Amino acid sequence: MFDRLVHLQPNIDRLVPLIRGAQRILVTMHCRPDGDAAGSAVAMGHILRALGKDVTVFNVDEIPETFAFLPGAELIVRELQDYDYDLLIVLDCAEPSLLGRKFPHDKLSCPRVFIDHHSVPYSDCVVNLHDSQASAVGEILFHLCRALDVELTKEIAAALYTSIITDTGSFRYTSTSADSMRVCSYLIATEIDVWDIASHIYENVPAEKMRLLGLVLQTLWISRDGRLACLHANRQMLRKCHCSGAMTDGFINYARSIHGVEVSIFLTQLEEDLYRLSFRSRGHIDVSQIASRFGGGGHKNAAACTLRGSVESIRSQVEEICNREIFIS
Ligand SMILES: [Mn+2]
Repeated sequence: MFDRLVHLQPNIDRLVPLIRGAQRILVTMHCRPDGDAAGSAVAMGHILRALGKDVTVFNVDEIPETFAFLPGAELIVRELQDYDYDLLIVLDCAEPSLLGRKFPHDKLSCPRVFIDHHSVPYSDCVVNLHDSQASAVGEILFHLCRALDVELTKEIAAALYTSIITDTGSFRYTSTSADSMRVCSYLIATEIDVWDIASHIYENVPAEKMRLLGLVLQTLWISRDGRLACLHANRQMLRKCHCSGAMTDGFINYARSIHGVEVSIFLTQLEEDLYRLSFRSRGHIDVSQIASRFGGGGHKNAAACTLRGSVESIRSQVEEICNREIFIS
């Protein structure tokens, strides 16, 4: 009944005994967690606690306020008391650097498991539960939850649903599949309140963020051929609106939503001449190719990297790569 289960099953079969055999389990996900990272981490925490495990869910960054409503989100910690675990489970992380500069890679020596849906699978791990066609890590965790015989509670369902609706853009992106919908039908059958979840995520914008959006939209730059659009937020704007860099989440979609735009870029200033670049595309264009040229990663329609330089110089570097390698098809 689930098309993707054939693909996932061998690694699920490897992972189930590993989880059963471990007692102290550390769960983590990419830094600056989005809905999939936060939702899948919260769900994984519940699933492992249901099995009687000692679970620590850890992220170097704070969980955005938007996802704080999920029961279990309050258990996510930003500091580790010790580094003695039987298993480390990494969720929704395209490459190790996305765990954040402060992630204690060197101090953790336990076996690692990766559960992910980005395009490049890991090799440095004991199990890589990977499906690049899964809409979200939450979709993969639904199957893992069943394989572990853990009851699909409302708490788990709400977290998985959050992960899927955010990573599919509320079922708009091409990653939305019959399988994602089948999984969601099981989640909704637990009687989670879908409107309550959607309004927490989409209709709960802090006034500061809306004011920041006003400033950011004024930075709109569009290339001459209209295929590339860029927005940015510098530290001055963030200060003026009392916002953190994480508050710019989602702004990139305004650039992509413009008629004719195929690739959008969002620049967030980290230091004087250091920016975090996010890329989004629509249709066939693979922005992970652009990000990887600058040492970053991601998947076809969403990728990221960091780069030194001014807004103008970064924009023209990206424009050059797009014209030379990306827009030729
Ligand atoms: Mn994801």
